[in-house]
Amino acid sequence: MLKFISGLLRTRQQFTSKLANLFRGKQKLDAETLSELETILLNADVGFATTESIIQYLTKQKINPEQAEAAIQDYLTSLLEPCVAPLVIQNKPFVILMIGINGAGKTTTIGKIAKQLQSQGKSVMLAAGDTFRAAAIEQLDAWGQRNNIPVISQHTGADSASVVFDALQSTQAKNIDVLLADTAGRLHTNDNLLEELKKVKRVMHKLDPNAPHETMLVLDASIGQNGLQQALKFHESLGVTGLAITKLDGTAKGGIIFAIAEQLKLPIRYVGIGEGIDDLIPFDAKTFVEDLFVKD
Ligand SMILES: Nc1nc2c(ncn2[C@@H]2O[C@H](COP(=O)(O)OP(=O)(O)OP(=O)(O)O)[C@@H](O)[C@H]2O)c(=O)[nH]1
Ligand SMILES: [Mg+2]
Repeated sequence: MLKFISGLLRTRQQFTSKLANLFRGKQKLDAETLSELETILLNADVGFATTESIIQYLTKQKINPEQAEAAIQDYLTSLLEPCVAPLVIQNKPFVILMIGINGAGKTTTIGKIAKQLQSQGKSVMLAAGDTFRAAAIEQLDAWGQRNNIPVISQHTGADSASVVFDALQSTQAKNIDVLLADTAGRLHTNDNLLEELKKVKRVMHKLDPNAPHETMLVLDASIGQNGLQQALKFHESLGVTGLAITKLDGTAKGGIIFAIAEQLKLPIRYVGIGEGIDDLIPFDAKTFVEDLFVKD
């Protein structure tokens, strides 16, 4: 199993290392210790509801300070476990639609997933469905050329649904295994843009009633609690089937993943821990939490 260790350094420094220090030498979990625990959890962006549930668990089970760190580790693992469901490529072509707000990491994550699939022997095609920015099309085109992955694109300002339709047609005609469709950064407040994404899904249905097989929402781990509301909007409008949580390396508030798990209850497919092509790890709860508690 791949490790998250280096990518979680900042969250470890601000979160799990502080937990270890908090319990060291204490006789019992008194009110002051619990209050400090609450602060650490909230500062790590674990969120209010999840923080309260952890504290309740510790007090109900009459956990002593010596056992507290391990008990929290177990509890956090159990929170993430329902979200473990690696992406399985079943249909051919298997269509993945990437959605998420500006800068979340959609295009980068597409590149990383494409590379992983390619190394597993799968043929891949990309659709440059972000037609808003000229740079976005060029970014994907250039990346595809470097990595020998075909990219279907049109001019800036073209209809995103039309690009994706062409790409799916081409994927089917060429008997390619996986199509990854990029889209523009979308804000949930911009109804036009959400409507456009719905249209992308509708046109896909014309060619394959089951496409997209995965609607993957890309979430930047530094979004904070407000970002969860945005994610829920995406889910309501578009029926998200999986998550990629990016930039866990860039934040000390990686505790957000527990809030994401509790509130969205969606499969976490991948975790992004860097800008490099290999910095994307298929999600596993036990390894993730173990690595979060590694002593540096
Ligand atoms: N540190 C770090 N940076 C990341 C990660 N994933 C993406 N990035 C960076 O985040 C920035 C935005 O990534 P993009 O992939 O362009 O984001 P996008 O969602 O396609 O953005 P728009 O096309 O503007 O909607 C880039 O500088 C990426 O290198 C990650 O896991 N860790
Ligand atoms: Mg992009």
